[in-house]
Amino acid sequence: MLHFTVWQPRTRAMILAVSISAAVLLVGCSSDDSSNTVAEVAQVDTNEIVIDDFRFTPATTTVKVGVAVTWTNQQGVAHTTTASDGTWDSGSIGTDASFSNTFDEAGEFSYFCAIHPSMTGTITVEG
Ligand SMILES: [Cu+2]
Repeated sequence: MLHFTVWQPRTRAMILAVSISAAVLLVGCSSDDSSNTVAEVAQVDTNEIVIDDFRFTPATTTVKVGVAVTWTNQQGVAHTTTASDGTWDSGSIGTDASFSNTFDEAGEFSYFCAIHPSMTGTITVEG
């Protein structure tokens, strides 16, 4: 008896679809996966940004949709956190004062300090 598999286009399409589904499932579960590296976890959970020395630290932050990001000014001069697209504008944040913005939409948001425009940062919001 001769066993012979013919790879019909339909079969290949099914296998491709299953492979894509598996990949999507893996990506979807990655945030709950305890095998995540420390770097990945820190990136997703960072929502506190320090303003000091004419810098936003960290300058790039990644959060999930619905998470609030808080900026705290630890410098002796006032700063702002102002979205480039106008989504939010803290106004002047004095020394030791804070400002929070909750991100309800996924996307990449660049921002700057309206008093010192060379101060810039980016918030990436993941759906
Ligand atoms: Cu500033």
